[in-house]
Amino acid sequence: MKNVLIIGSTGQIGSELTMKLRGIYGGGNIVAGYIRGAEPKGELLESGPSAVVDVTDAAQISEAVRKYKVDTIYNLAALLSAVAESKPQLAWKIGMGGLFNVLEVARECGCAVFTPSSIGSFGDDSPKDKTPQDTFRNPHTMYGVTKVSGELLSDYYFYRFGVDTRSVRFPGLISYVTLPGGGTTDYAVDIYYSAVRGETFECPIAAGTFMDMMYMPDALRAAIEIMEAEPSKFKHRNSFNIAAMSFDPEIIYAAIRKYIPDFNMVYKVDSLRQKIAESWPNSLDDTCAREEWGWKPEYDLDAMTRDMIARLRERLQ
Ligand code: AKB
Repeated sequence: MKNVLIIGSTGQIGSELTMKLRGIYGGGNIVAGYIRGAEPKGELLESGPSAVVDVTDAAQISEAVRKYKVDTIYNLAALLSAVAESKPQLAWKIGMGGLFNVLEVARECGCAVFTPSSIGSFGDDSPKDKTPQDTFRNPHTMYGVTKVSGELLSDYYFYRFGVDTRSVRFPGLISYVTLPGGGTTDYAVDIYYSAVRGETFECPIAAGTFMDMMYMPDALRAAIEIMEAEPSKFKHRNSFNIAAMSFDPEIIYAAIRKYIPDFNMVYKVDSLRQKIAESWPNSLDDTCAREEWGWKPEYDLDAMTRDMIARLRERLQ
């Protein structure tokens, strides 16, 4: 990677990935792509170039790639799972139409492409525990449908045109920087904000519902390491299971109460999010990522909880 375009640079992953890549490759080499209404601000705006790049507009992608001599595209534009259910047509337009535009520009200009997939690409009939890399997948959400289709399309562009496409299936991502918005796993971010603000947390996911989660520093490392990996050991490309921790609401609640003993949580289950969560794996098997490009998480629940509370205290109090 020398010159990188991040599409969706002001979102939950993009805002941190852009800054991390600028720290590694130099600010001038990392272009923050954004849509109108979600402009970069502060450090994100000042530390490097930015360009209007709407993933649904192939000409805008092409113009930015040519202008900045981009060799790698991080395609982070997407609607998360719960919001995608309220706008399925738009979710398809961004998730699949957008991906097609990115892959076409990459084919023409010789770029590598990273497009995140998700635990949401599995469905009700996939094995629930230690879900394998290669298994039956039948998601019934538009989010899941775009993730499975996106993986297939990305592999197609690799096999058919030699476009260097790579991807990981992200678990729920937890961060103190930018809020996710519209996901099924968002509760595992919101709970920390309530705890640090001294508020009672209303949990939208029922006790006993396990999902894979990951602290953002590990997720950023995964997104960078897979693109830097030497591909000769790859048996897979789109997309690798990666995992760090799996918990239900009771377990994260207890982990926070270890540091904030008077924190209180009650349940107010959201039926849409609950249904989606129940269709997802309890935990993923990430052996292939470990073997094929050396993936290894650094944060467990306790290490993440200590850091989240400390960082949010700095930001909110
Ligand atoms: C969501 O909840 O929609 C995302 C995801 C797990 O892909 N965080």
